[in-house]
Order: sequence, then C-alpha cells, then structure tokens
Amino acid sequence: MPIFEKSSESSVTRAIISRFAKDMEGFAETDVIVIGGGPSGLMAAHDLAKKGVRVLVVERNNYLGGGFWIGGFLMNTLTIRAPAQKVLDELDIAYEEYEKGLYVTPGPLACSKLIAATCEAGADILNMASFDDLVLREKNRVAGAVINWSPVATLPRQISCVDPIALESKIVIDATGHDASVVRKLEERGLIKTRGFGAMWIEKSEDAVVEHSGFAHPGLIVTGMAVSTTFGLPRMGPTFGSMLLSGRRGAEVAYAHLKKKGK
Ligand code: 48H
Repeated sequence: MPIFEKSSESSVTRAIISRFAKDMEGFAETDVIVIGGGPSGLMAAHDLAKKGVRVLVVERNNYLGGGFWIGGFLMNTLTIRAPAQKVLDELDIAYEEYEKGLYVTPGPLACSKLIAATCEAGADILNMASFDDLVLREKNRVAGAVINWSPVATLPRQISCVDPIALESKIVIDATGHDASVVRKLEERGLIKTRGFGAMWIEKSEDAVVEHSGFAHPGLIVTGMAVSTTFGLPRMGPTFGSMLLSGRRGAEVAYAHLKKKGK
C-alpha cells in the first residue's frame, strides 16, 4: 500500500505552471510594489497587506530577509531599541532586555517570523527577480517597475538579450537597502540627487531614518537604509528597530495616499 496519493510528473508540472501563471497575471497590475524583501520592505508589505492593499514584494535573492538574518558582525544577534520592541511583541517574537530600552533577539527567529507574518498577511512574493528599471508616466511619476529574472544578469553577453517585463502599480517602494537601486535609477535620469549614507551615529540615525521615510519622488516611497542613502543620513549599524518602523511609516504614507486617491 503506497503512502502517497497517486499523481504524475505532468500533473506536478501543470500544477506549478498554472499556479505561477495565475499569480503573475495578478502581479501585472497591483497597488504597491515593494522592491527588496529586507526588514523595512517586509514590514511595509506586512502592514499594507493587513489593511487589504494588494502588495507585491520583488526580491532578487531566492530568500527573503536581507540583513535581518544575521545582525551585526555575522553574530546572529539583532539589537532593537525601544519603542520598536512593540513590533516584536505584535509578531510574537521572543527577545531579551540587554539594558533599559535595548533588546536582543536571534536573527533567524525574528527574520523567519517576520517573513511568515508578511506572507500570512497576504503579501505576494516574487523572488529571484531583480528590479531593472521604472515605469514613468506624465511628469515622470513612477507608475510601476521593470523586472527581470535575477540569473539573467549573470548570463554571458551573447545570450543575455532577455527583455524584462513591466509591472504596473500605484506606488513603488524602494526597500533595496544601502544601494537604493530604485532611487538611483531616477538619479541616472537626472530626476533626483542622492547624498549617500553618512558615518555611524546610532543615537541620531534611527530617528532620522524613520522621519525621512516616505515619498522621495511622485509615486516612489523610500524605506530602510535606502532612506539614509537617499537623504545622506548617518548609518545605524546593527540596530534594526528603525528598519521596522521605517517600513511601517512607509506603509502608513502609502495607505494614506491610496485612500486619498480613492484606491
Ligand atoms: C530586487 C533587491 C534589489 C534589486 C536589493 O539590505 P536590506 O536588509 O534592507 P533594509 O533597508 O530593509 O535593512 C537594512 C539592514 O539590513 C541593514 O543592513 C542595516 C540596518 N544597516 C545599517 C548600516 O549601518 O549598515 O534588504 C534589502 C533587500 C535584500 O534582500 C536585497 O537582496 C534586495 O533588497 N534587493 N531586490 N531587485 N535590484 N537590490
């Protein structure tokens, strides 16, 4: 008596293709595209999905989480300053108080729970796909993202002429971390000027990054380290509370904008 239900190779292949095609059709036009699945991007996607917004996270790696897995100096410990530990409470992530207002939690625990919460909230995920360019409309308003499979970038030149595809959205969020790749694409076209992130100053940087999270250009919101790069703010090293609260601020700004426009 076999353990598993009867099936076939063709059924398994068709199951994958039909589900993928259905998903991609939905991704072609959505409310918000988040480029980058690190802590700020996941947090933004989580909060938007919880509010019923259609949100897609595009991540170039085959895994989500960005720098949230490993904390500082590859030591697997994330530090979180108050009040961001409230997000850990909300997501049921265990942590310890190191000293008043400074908390520690293992990266693998916090990261896997944030990913799970984001997926469960209803955010869609497209991984192994890289941001390539923007869709721009009248007055250079950002209206979507052009993406390609990540491995395409590693193909030899003679076979790398694989055209990307475009996904339309009402808002794009740049959550690509230090590179601020989406904002930099606008800079290449002379539409914005980035300042590059500044030297480390934990005390100042975390407030500043949250305060500057929001629209950097019509249709484009910036969250996380990309905010520091865009606006020339100090870096915060291995403290992650501001990444979570920056994503949350980005989601609030996006949601208010969508509501104003009648979503
Ligand atoms: C698709 C892309 C692309 C692309 C990048 O680096 P992240 O963890 O980003 P944040 O901003 O959410 O968090 C930053 C934090 O991890 C950190 O490094 C801190 C706090 N540093 C402080 C300091 O002083 O250095 O995640 C970015 C994600 C990653 O998963 C990338 O793979 C992804 O974006 N990504 N995805 N297309 N072109 N570029």
